Amino acid sequence: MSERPAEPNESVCPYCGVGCGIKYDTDRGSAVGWKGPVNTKGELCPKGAAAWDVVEHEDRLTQPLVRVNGRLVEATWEEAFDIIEREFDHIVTEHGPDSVFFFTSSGCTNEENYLLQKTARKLGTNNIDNCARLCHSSTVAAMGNRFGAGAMTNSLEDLMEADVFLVTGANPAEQHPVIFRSYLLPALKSGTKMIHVDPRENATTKGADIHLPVKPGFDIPLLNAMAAVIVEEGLVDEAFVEERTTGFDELREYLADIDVDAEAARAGVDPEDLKAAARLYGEAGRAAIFTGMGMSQHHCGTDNVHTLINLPLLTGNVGKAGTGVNPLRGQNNVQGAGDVGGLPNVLPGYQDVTDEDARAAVAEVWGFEPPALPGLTEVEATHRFGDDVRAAYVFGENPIVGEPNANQVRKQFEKLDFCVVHDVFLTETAEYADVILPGSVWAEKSGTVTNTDRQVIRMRKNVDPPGNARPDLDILREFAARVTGMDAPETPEAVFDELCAAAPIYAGMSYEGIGTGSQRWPFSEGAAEGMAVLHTDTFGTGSKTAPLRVVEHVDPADQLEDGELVLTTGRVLQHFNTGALSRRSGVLMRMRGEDVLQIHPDDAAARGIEDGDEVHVENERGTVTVATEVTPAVRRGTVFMTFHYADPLVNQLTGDALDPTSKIPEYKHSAVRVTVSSEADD
Ligand SMILES: Nc1nc2c(c(=O)[nH]1)N[C@H]1C(S)=C(S)[C@@H](COP(=O)(O)OP(=O)(O)OC[C@H]3O[C@@H](n4cnc5c(=O)[nH]c(N)nc54)[C@H](O)[C@@H]3O)O[C@H]1N2
Ligand SMILES: Nc1nc2c(c(=O)[nH]1)N[C@H]1C(S)=C(S)[C@@H](COP(=O)(O)OP(=O)(O)OC[C@H]3O[C@@H](n4cnc5c(=O)[nH]c(N)nc54)[C@H](O)[C@@H]3O)O[C@H]1N2
Ligand code: SF4
Ligand SMILES: [Mo]
Repeated sequence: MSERPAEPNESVCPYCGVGCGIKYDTDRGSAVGWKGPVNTKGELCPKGAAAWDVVEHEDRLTQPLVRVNGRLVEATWEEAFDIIEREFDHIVTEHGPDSVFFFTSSGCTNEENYLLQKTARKLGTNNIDNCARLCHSSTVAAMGNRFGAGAMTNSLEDLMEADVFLVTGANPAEQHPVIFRSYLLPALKSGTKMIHVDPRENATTKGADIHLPVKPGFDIPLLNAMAAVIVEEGLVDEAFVEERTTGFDELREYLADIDVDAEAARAGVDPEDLKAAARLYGEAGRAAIFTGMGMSQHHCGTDNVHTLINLPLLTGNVGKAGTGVNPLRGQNNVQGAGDVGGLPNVLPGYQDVTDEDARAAVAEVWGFEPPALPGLTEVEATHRFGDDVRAAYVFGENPIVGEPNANQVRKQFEKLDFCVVHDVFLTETAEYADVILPGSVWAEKSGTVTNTDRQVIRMRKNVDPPGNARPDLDILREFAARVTGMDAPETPEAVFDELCAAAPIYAGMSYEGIGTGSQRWPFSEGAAEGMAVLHTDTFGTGSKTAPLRVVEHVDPADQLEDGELVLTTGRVLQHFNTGALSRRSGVLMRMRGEDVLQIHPDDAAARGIEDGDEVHVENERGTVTVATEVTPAVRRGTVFMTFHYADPLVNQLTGDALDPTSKIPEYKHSAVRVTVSSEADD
């Protein structure tokens, strides 16, 4: 890569939703931390420290590419946009605006996401979604419904005041490392207790006082049993229930019929451990919940979170410091991508597209009214490629690796009439593109991202994009002009100002106000820096009360047949999502090379598998071949792989049964057969 002079400027890590401040360091020639609003001592995890590797990587896209006779060839920006303009015009004229689908990016800025969703809506469609759909959409649906806001109820700072952490379906020691080390660990060291609900023992479990190794897909029986113990043993906060909830009598009646031992057995955990966990949570002065993908990524993900929400409502653990329900969000801007309207059902600031007043308010700012019909969600749209969906604009997402039932996803992408991929590397998804637009990474652009505890933080440019690559916002601006004639504001700051006018929760924020700190939403309602603890006097719904709810167990979509195991998937510290960025870092690859299948010693022995053996993992959707790690860390009957690699591509095995409310797929429970791969098959 040619020399590009760089200078240090405060930006934000391109990886997870913690939102650590990073910048270029002239002496080291790599990224270092600065004292940001979250990593207040400038601390970073290995991914943040390796973030410069992707800036300088020799595989970066530096020139637009267009497909000619099946092959990708270099083109000028003019040529690439001429093709895009022609094809969009043709497809929209022929099939209408709803024949186009936009993937917006949880790894890109608020300004970029805001502009792309506005462009989609100007074109006349709400078909825009981002991989928040695959992530916490079920959490957002349940919390939105019960509390009126699908975001962390508390701030990282005040959560350190908790007496007990209930961490379920999340592994913050690896997935949110700076939160774990700088917020959770100091609290644990000064006496906070931790319950960890996870089918595997992992780095988070090491800090736990109680580990409940739940059977994947059986969180509802576990949580109902915990609620039953809380009610039965008089641990309910009666004053809170009276004042701030509805539906207690019905829930109490339902829980009274629950056989706690039987439900613990159904969930695959020791009943005494479960009771101890319920007591620890129920007796705490302040108990805080952290929730992750183990809860959200099921075809009953919304119901899982509904069951979880009963616990803080029964015990008065919401609306004050050190409590609440706290989804640890995924990418550096997955919170913001939703906040600014990169979703098919809501406008900027979570205003419903079906709400006439909300559309009118946005029209005041935009000069046109957005369409009223909710659009398609991400996996729904992919399923319809080649049918009513004919074209896609894929901005900063890699669905060929990340979406479930990957063999089917490939077939669907092949059916598109026209596909634009706007990325920084030639990803597996880019292989299906007709036009590829070379964008910019974190260090090459300016804008804002919103982290997991609702803090809007600024990114500043450190270096120019390589070759003919362009800042993402410039590309999106030209795209908007070419396909809709829209004249978007020129600078990130001007786009942000427009966003703050369109999204009530961001009203009053400014670049100047954020500076090298942050502003937190909901901004207009709170103190100078925004409101840290939500739902203090009334819930986000506007009501003083939130409903308690009876939730029944839902069986996983895949039923197990004899000899089959449950495959659950997830993450490790050193890699990130589809690996598009992390696999390109030499440092991170040296820390963790190829993927492995974690399998319990008993399950391995029953199949004649020894540690390190290569195995086939298969079901009716696909087969992958992978080496094993035989370990008691994973529960009997369950195996675990990451999805950080395009090969082996684990999502060939995961199913696309969707949660009826949030449309999240069931990444955390697939039935598979595991067999030793003998030399004879090769
Ligand atoms: N290092 C690293 N950090 C990341 C990412 C990354 O790829 N790598 N990705 C980012 C993104 S996009 C996201 S969304 C977050 C996700 O962060 P997490 O939610 O922590 O991610 P996962 O590892 O997918 O799932 C968490 C845990 O759920 C457990 N689990 C599996 N099945 C079940 C179940 O049925 N019930 C319960 N209770 N637990 C279960 C798994 O064993 C796993 O340890 O991380 C973000 N941070
Ligand atoms: N089996 C299984 N599958 C899963 C999950 C699971 O737990 N198990 N988790 C799901 C979840 S929670 C998520 S969030 C998804 C993640 O799925 P994706 O969002 O598809 O994963 P990423 O690897 O984060 O992809 C980001 C893309 O954006 C590009 N990119 C990064 N930064 C920039 C930038 O600044 N500009 C531009 N233009 N492009 C950029 C990268 O090159 C990459 O192609 O995967 C889902 N898939
Ligand atoms: S904790 Fe997350 S935001 Fe912080 S350095 Fe690591 S990956 Fe980046
Ligand atoms: Mo995610």
